[in-house]
Order: sequence, then C-alpha cells, then structure tokens
Amino acid sequence: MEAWYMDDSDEDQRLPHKLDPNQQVTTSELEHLGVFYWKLNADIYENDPELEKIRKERGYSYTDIVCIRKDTLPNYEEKLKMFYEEHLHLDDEIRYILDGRGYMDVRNKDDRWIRIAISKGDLITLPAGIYHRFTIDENNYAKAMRLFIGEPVWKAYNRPADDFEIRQSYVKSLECA
Ligand code: KMT
Ligand code: NI
Repeated sequence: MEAWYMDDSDEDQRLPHKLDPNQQVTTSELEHLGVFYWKLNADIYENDPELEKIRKERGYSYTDIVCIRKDTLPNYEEKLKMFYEEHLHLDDEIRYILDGRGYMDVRNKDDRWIRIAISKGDLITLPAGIYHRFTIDENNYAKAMRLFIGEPVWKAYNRPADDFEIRQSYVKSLECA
C-alpha cells in the first residue's frame, strides 16, 4: 500500500497520476479519514488465522470474490466505468486484494483526491459516507475479496449524495478528528 495526492490531468485513469514532486499520504492521514489497512498473506487466504481474527472482531460475516479482468468479468468496460464514478455507500466498503492491483481513490477533508495503490495482500476498509472510486492499473487485473457486515448491500450513490444522513455524520466525524 502506498498513497499520494493525485494530479488533475485527464489522462488514462489506470496511470498513477502522481504530482511532481510526489506528495505522499501517510497511513495516519488515512486513518483520520476513517480509512484502515492491514497487510496479510494472500497466498493462504482460504485458511488464514489473521484474516479470521479480523473478520471475527469486526463482524465481517459475508465474503465473495470478484475477478476484474476482461475475459472473466461480464460487462467489463461498463463495470470499470461504474467503479470509477465518484460515489458513496451507506455501509463500509471492505476489500482484500488477493491478486493483481488497483487504485482506490478517496476524497480528503478538503475534497482533494488521494490515490491509494492496493495490491496482493492489502486489506482496506473505507467508511460509510466517504466519496471514493476504484480503478485497476495498467496491468488490467485485480482479484478481490469483498467483505461485508451481514447481508451485503452494493448500492452506490453517485455524487452529489450530500443529503444522506450517513454523509452528514461522516463529514461531522472529520471535524472532531
Ligand atoms: C467496488 O465496489 O468499487 C468494487 O468492487 C471494485 C473492485 S474491488 C477492489
Ligand atoms: Ni464503492
């Protein structure tokens, strides 16, 4: 995992979009936004006590696996477009990269984009109400476990979604952080 502030060029979303010079973002900055991160051994995800512990402690009862690749994901282009629309959810978004890599972009307090590079072994949680988006990188491949507390709800609300209570309580949580 590595994170940085994005440039605002319109070039391919799969490129890193680092500023020159690069402006790195620390894990503690991410934590202030409610973004948390673990490094795990993805080679043993099917039987990993560390993953089990996190799932148990945080109540991540549901899991499934998505394989984002042209030949395996139905409506690939359409889905990539959808993942990259700025949106929020009413619940946390929890993803564990099992293979490949991608970028999770999140807005900071000042509405700047932070790009979080996630690759094999990275487990990341985004808080409900944060504006974000996802893209694969130039390798065009990511296999990810999706986790959820209880029955999954994948509904995404594209920006603007400022009237949701969850958005307002998220913004409030930033004020006193
Ligand atoms: C989502 O909801 O944006 C996704 O599932 C993206 C792929 S998982 C890293
Ligand atoms: Ni999302």
